[in-house]
Amino acid sequence: MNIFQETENKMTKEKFKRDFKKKVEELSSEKLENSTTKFQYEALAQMVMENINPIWAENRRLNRINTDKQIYFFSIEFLIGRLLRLYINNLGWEDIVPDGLEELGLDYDNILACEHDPALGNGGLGRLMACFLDSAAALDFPAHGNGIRYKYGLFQQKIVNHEQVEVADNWLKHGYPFEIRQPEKSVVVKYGGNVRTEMVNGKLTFIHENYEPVLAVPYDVPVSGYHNKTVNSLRLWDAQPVDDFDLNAFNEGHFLKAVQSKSQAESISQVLYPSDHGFEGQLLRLKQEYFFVCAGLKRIVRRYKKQHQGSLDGFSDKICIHINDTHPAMCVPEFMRILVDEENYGWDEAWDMTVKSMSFTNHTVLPEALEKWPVDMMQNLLPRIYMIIEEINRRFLEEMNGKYPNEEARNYNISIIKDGQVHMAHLAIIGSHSVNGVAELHSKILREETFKDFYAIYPERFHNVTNGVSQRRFMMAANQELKNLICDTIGDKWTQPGQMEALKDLEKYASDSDFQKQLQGVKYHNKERLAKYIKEHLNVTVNPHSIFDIQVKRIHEYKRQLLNALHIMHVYNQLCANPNADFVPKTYIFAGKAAPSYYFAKQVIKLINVIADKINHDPLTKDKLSVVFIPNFNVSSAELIYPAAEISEQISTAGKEASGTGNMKFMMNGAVTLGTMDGANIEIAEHVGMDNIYTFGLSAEEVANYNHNGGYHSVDVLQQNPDLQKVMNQLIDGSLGGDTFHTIYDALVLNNDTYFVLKDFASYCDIQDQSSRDYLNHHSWQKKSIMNIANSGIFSSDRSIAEYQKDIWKIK
Ligand code: GPV
Repeated sequence: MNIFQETENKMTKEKFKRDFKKKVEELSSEKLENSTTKFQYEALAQMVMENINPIWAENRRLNRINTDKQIYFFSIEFLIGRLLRLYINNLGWEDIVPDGLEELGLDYDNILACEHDPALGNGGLGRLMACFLDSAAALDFPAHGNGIRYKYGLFQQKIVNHEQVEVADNWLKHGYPFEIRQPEKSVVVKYGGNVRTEMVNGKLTFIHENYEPVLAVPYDVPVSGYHNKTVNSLRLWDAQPVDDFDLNAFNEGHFLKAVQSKSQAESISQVLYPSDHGFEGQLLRLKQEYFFVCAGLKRIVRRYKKQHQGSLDGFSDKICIHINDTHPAMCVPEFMRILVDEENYGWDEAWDMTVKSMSFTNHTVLPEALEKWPVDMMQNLLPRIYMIIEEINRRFLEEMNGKYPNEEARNYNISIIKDGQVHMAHLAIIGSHSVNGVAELHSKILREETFKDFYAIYPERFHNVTNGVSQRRFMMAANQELKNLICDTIGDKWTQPGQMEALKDLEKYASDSDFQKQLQGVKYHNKERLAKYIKEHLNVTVNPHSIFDIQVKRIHEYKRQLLNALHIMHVYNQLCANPNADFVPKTYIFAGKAAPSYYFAKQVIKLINVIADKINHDPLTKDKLSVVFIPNFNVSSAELIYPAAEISEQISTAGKEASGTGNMKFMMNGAVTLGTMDGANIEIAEHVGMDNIYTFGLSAEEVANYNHNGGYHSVDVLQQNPDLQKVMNQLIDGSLGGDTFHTIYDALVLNNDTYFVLKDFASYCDIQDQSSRDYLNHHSWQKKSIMNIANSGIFSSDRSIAEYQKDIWKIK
C-alpha cells in the first residue's frame, strides 16, 4: 500500500506531465520539445525536492519534540550513488514518472544518467553506510548520517594503454540538487595552539588558545523512506575559513596570509582519500577525522540541550553515536571534552555517559588498515583531545593493573598509547559499550585473534551483525524486470521494508520450468543491456549467450583478482592447445579501482587489460572466450553489472574479507557465488545450501595455521603443476605482447605468496570447470539461481538494521 497515493495532493500521471512540462519551461525558457536533457533532469530533481522537503520539514519538527532514541552514523565515507530514481521510487512515483515521460516522448534513463554519481566513498565501507541509511528510513526509524562533503570524490578511473589513470572527480561542478546548505548551523572547529590551565571558581579549567579556527558548514541531503513518511538527514560538512569577517581582523598587510589560511581551511574537505584499507598517517587526514567528529557532535549536543532545558542529562538514553570503523574514534575524547570542559560533569559520570552513547563497528582484520597516529602529530594538532586520550588511557591502565596485576604484558598490549602511537581501535573499544564485526567469521576472528585481549576483559561488549545491502537499490530498482517477475509469481510482500525474507516463497518455483524460462529471459535481457554498455564504452563485442562470470570490487591483493586472471591465462592456453575441444563459452568481466599509490594492484589491472586485449583480438576465441575490464566502477555501473551476472566471484584469501557486500548484491540478482569460505560467503553457503554455491580453496583456519608456521612454500606448488608453471612463465617471458610482470611473479614465487594464490590455484581451476559443466544443464542452473534469490532476504540491510536496533542500540 502506497500512502502517497491516498493523500489529497496525490500525484497522477496527468498532473505529473503538466507540472513537469511547466517546470522544464520555467527553468530552460524553451518549449519542452526543444529543451535539453540537462534541463529535464533539473526539472525532475526540483519536483522531487519540492515534494520531499515538506515531509522532511515535518520529520525535523517531530524529531525535535519526540523522545525516541536517535542514531547518528559517524563515517568518513558515505557512498550514496545517484539518488533521483530512488527518491522517485520512495515517493511512490515509480510507475507515474517513466510512463509520463514516455508519453511526453522522453527517455527516463537518459534523464537519470545526467545525475553525477556522488563518489564520497571508496567501496564497501562507505556503501554500507548508504545502505544502512536507506534501510533505517524504510523502517521508519530515525537514523542520520554525519560525514564530509568532499569537493572531489573518489577519482574517476580511465584505462590508457592498459593502465589505470586517475582523473579528478569534480562532482559539484554543475551543482547538486539534493543538498540544502545550512549556513546558520555552522560551527567552529579548532586546530593547533596550546592548552593553558587556570583555576576558575575553584575548578581547574582548560583553556585552548592560539588555535586556528576552521568553519564547518553543514549541507543536508534528505534520506527518504520507501513508500512512507520518513525523511532522515545525511549531514555533510564543508570546511571554510572562519569568515571574511576575519579577513578584516587580519587586515594591515596580512591579506595574503589571510587568503592562504582560506585555502588551508578549505583543503580539509577538498578530497576523499582514495586508499581503501590503507592507513597513511597524513596530517590532513587527521584533520578530516576531527573535523566531522567535532562539528557533528557540536550540533547533536546543541540540539539535545535545547530539548532538555539546557542539560545533557539522560543523553545516552536518547542518542546513539555509531562509530563506523576507527576514523571517527575521536568521538570518544571529543564527547568527554564537551562533558568535562564545557558542561562541568565529573570525569566518572562523563565517562559513563560516553561509553553508553558510543558503539563501534570494525570492518577489517588486515593489519595495514589499523589506524595508529603518531603521538606528536596528534598532540600538536589537537592538544586538548590528546590530553584527554592520555587521561582515558591512564585511568584504563590503572584499572587493569588493579584488576589483573599479573597480566602486565597484556595490559601494556591493550594500551591506547604505546610505542609513540595512539591506537585508534583501542580507543574505540575502550570508549564504546559495543564492538561488532560484520560477518560471523569476522566477528569470531575479532574475538579470538585481533581483539582477544579486549574480549577477555569485556566479553559482553562483543557482537556480530552480518552486513546487508539495500534490495531497493540493488535489486528492485536495478533489476526491475526481475522484481516484476517475482511479484507476478509470489506477490509483493517481499518488497515491503523488513519483509525480504518472504522471498523464500520462491523456493516453490525452483524447479518450475515456466518460471525458470522467464527468469532466464530476464537474465538474458540484463546481459544484453550490459553487452551494449560494453560495446559502447570499450568497443568490445561479448556473446550474451556465454556465461557472464564477474568480479567487481576494489583491486586488492587479498581479494585475489590475480587468481582469476591467472586462471583465464590457463584457460586460454588450453584453448590454444585444443581449439576444437568442447568449450563452454565464457565472458570474464572485471571492474574496480586501485588506490593510486598501490603499485601491485595497478599491475594487476594492467595484467587483466593486457590479457583482455590479447584474448579479445585472437580469432580463435571468437564467441567462446572474452575478457572485459569495465573502467570506473562506481555505484551506477554496479547497478548495470550485478543484474547481468551468472557467476559471482568472491575469491578472497580465507580470513581476510571481513564480510563482502557485493556477494549479496549478486546473489539477490540470481548469480551463483563461486568463492572461498570467507566473510559472509560462509553465511550465503549456509542459507542457499552447498548445492547452490561453488566453494574452493583453503579455509580460514588452514590459512592461519600456515601463517603461524611462517607461511607455505609456493615453489613446491609450482613444481607440481606444469599448467601453472606455464602461466607463471608467461608473466615474464614476453608472451603477453612484450609486457612483463616481474613484480607479480616475484611476489608469488620468490616472496612466499602471502595471499595463497598459487596454493589455491588448482582447486580454483577445478571449481571453475565444474561450474561451466553444470551451466550446460539449464534446468539445474536455473534452479540454483532461483535458490539464491529465494534465500537472499536475510542479506537485506533491513535485517542488519533491525539487529543493530535490538542488540546494540537497544531500541524496542
Ligand atoms: I577497514 N572495508 C572497506 O571497504 N574499506 C575499508 O577501509 C575497510 C573495510 C570493507 C570490508 O573490506 C568488507 O569486507 C566489508 O563488507 C565492508 O567494509 C563493509 O563492512
